[in-house]
Amino acid sequence: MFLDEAEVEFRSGRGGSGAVSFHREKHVPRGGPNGADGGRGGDVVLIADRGKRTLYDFQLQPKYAAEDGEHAKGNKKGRNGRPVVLKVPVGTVVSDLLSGEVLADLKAHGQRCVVCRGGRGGFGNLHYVSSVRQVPNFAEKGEPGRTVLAKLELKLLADIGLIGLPNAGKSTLISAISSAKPKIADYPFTTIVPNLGVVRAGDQTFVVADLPGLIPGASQGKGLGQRFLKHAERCKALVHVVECLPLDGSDPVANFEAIETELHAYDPELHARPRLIAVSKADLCRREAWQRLLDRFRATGHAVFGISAVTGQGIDALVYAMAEHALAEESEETAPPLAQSGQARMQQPDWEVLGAEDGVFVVRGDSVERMVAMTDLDNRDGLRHLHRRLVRMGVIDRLRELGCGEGDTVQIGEWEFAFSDEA
Ligand SMILES: Nc1nc2c(ncn2[C@@H]2O[C@H](COP(=O)(O)OP(=O)(O)OP(=O)(O)O)[C@@H](O)[C@H]2O)c(=O)[nH]1
Ligand SMILES: [Mg+2]
Repeated sequence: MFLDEAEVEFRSGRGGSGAVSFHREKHVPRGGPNGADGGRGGDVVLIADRGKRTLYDFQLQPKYAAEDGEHAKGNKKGRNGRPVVLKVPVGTVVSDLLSGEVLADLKAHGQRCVVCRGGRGGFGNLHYVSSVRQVPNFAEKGEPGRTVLAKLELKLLADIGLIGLPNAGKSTLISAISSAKPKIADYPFTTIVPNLGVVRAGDQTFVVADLPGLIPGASQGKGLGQRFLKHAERCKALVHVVECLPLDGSDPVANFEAIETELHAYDPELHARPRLIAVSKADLCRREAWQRLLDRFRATGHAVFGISAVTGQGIDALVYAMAEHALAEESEETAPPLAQSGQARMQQPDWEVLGAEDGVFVVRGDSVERMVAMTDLDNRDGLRHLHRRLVRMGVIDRLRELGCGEGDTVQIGEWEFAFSDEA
């Protein structure tokens, strides 16, 4: 209940492929290689932003993909893919849905994390020129993008608190403005733990807490309400809900003052927060009495909203007034300093060779599999280059150690080949 969650699929762009190309000039018969590199694939980046309150947007749209890098054309480098940059509320914890590993804990405004790095652009043939290979006629393919299934979690802190006597209509109000489904009943102390609801105003969202009713003497420990006022500590404003026709015939304004006094006794700082007065159950009150009552509340100097959860009267106006307080910019001094970028840890660079099963040696590892995916396997020179890299990484030696011999089948990623010691 106190946690806002979303499961999201992030996909970074694949790198563009490098080009095989040679200088062409009049009267120059054999130009040198000049194939350019492919563009980088776009990253998926999350940034903590204090203007965001909830993960509601991610529930509406649970998939994001960054742009692929462009392939190089001749000696022209491919354009980089555009990244996807997403704002998340401060306090969002990002973890890998499958492994549960925490990828980032975005604690401060402005903190960033690359959840999904874009694929590197493949090298063009120009890159492969060396003293012994002056005419490379192969290029590298772009690195594949990455997909991360992530879980976003946010511990909700209320922006607005609903306070008031038991039976005032607080739970009814939160159920009218959010998808929270608290228990509602015509007796006091129905709510015994706070309910949180995500409220939408235009294209922004904020969090409202429906708190258990307060009663006179609460600050001395009477009733339940005081115990939960700590949930109001982060609230930017409080909505004091007052019933217009209390069952016991008491005066609504006197009831209001009594609860305000309790609040002050409990915590003067909390009492000093902006206050909205919501006079509830308008549908039960006669018109003249209702106007007189609203005027008496206005005399307190606070903003007053007459509402009815039954007819919907006054609800929108109240929600927008709440939003104004909830979404007000925090002043820069109170904002925490810009934290260092949180860097999501990516896949391990390690690889391993699984011994022959059914005569097939399987090489497993992200970096090796990516290397193979980036090789143009139809090109002999490209293949030879891959082989040399596998030798340098020690993969070929390891295969030999495990008994892999000439002609045995080796599988790397989706690629299968017959083992050979020679390039
Ligand atoms: N007619 C009418 N009844 C309402 C309205 N709002 C709430 N009620 C009724 O008032 C009673 C109390 O409502 P709740 O929302 O449970 O009150 P609460 O403030 O959450 O009470 P506690 O949880 O005990 O503190 C219920 O019977 C509601 O149906 C309204 O706008 N009009
Ligand atoms: Mg309630």
